[in-house]
Amino acid sequence: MSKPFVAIVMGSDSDLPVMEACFGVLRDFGIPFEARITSAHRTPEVTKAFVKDADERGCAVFIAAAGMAAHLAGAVSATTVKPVIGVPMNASLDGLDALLSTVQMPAGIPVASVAIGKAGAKNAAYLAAQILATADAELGARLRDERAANAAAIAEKDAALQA
Ligand code: RP5
Repeated sequence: MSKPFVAIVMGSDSDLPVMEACFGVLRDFGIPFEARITSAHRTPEVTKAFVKDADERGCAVFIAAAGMAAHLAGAVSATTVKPVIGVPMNASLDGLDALLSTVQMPAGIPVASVAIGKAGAKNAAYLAAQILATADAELGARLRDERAANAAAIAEKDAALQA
């Protein structure tokens, strides 16, 4: 059986520099992923066909990043019952338009929205990893190890401040 993968869609290549942060976290954890530039508005048929195909090929989690009237994550969620994580991009209005467009989904078609921008892009990858870890104990252990390392790094900085 092939390893479950994460499918990432972005509304524009202008989202790519921020979404590289998401790719980096997934690579660090050795999680396979596919990334596509496809838009809910500009290429709706391509978006739908990709989501259906990825779903059938074993995609476990979808990540959708978009800015402005950010309907991409919602359009993905309308096409699959796999978990969908939305990443609002700051393309206008400080990203608040994208945040609201991503998070304000009608009941029954959920999108798990993360923060605007790079922190959200990273957290989308961590959240996808945590979802995959529900069926992958080794991945779960690596997520816990990273949290312990982060806590140790903060404790070290605090100790240096107190010295
Ligand atoms: C959205 O519109 C994209 O996700 C992007 O964040 C924003 C602007 O797109 P471009 O005009 O830069 O292609 O669909």
